[in-house]
Amino acid sequence: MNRLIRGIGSSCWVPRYRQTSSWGATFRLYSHSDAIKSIDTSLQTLLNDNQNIDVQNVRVLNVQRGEQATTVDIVGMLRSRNVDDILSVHSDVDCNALENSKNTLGNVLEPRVWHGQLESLPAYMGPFQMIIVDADMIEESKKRDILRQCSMITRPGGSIIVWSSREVVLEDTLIEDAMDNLCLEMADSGSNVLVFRVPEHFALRDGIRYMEGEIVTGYGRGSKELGVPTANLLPADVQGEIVGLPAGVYFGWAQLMTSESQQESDGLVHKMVMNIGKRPTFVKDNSPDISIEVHVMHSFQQDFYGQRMKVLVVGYLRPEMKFDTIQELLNRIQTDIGVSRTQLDGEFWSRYAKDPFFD
Ligand code: ADP
Ligand code: RBF
Ligand code: MG
Repeated sequence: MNRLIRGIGSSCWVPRYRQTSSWGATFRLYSHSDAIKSIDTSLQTLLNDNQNIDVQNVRVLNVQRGEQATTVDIVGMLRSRNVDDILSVHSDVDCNALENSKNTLGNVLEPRVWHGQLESLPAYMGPFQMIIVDADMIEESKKRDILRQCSMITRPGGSIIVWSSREVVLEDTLIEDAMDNLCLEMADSGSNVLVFRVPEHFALRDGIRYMEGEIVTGYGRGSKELGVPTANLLPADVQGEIVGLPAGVYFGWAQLMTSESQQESDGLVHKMVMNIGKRPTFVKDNSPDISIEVHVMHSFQQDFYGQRMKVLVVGYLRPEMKFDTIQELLNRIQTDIGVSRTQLDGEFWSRYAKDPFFD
């Protein structure tokens, strides 16, 4: 069975996650100028759902293959809604250059164009509240990468809108992958676009997870020498608690079970960032054991192998990736730590440090 997502007013089928995974069918996005209306509707929904964002500071990314008349339509529509902070990625030209549509003195926001691939877009140009992606781009061979890249530069609560100006077939597995491995939500959409959303506060779909386990020796790859020691939890202790969590980076709170002789601050509840996965940057083997590694944001007096740790996982940041160099992995881990710290300092997650789970 094919699911057609057509123009406003025509009968359409709103995809839902559970149905998607059981049907094994195909999505077809097919639209034209109605898509612009749907993108507009998504913008209004975004603004309504996020009381703390107003239109003046919405940052939008528009991803498409090249210069097309539709760029003007999308940008024109956004500007008519007073959105000025717009960056378009035109991936047909590979020169990695940024260009303003008009020459301004630099203190006036004007739509800008990045000529280059999405993956080479410098991180400081994001994050975005809204990313508009031409489904044509997703249909291509590296389709999964595009959604993954978008998910990593979207703010929590922000939307990724997939649209098309011609008929494009998107496989169900792509949508499943977005939900299961990128932990995106499918925002209800009764129109001819697919709207994904990064959960508010990066919250896990099925709620927070409590874990407790013994700290064991890792793989001797010297995370400590890299500046990011990771306490490896004994997989058998937490295997039930990690069910359904995709390989990736998480954050939350951790408490080491200390003895009398240890410094008091070492036994307090601290912020943590955690990697669950197979460390593809280092491990070439296709089926290594899963490791569950916790970097605690605290400077401990001494190592604590053999002791137990309580971990409360509250949010999911990104999928685990294979980096070309260790430096790139380290840079990304520093970003993960920064983003997690900001989230955990916020009102929404800070109260979990006082969860009765902790002593
Ligand atoms: P391994 O490969 O054995 O896990 P690491 O280089 O990752 O070695 O170091 C991890 C060990 O460092 C932990 O098991 C713990 O005893 C110690 N450690 C010290 N500070 C921290 C911290 N802030 N977070 C996690 N582990 C820490
Ligand atoms: N390893 C990877 O191969 N890919 C990753 O994306 C990745 N992300 C990580 C994120 C964080 C916050 C931490 C603490 C570790 C991450 N690792 C990742 C694991 C890293 O490779 C591991 O700590 C070292 O190999 C030591 O075992
Ligand atoms: Mg470790």
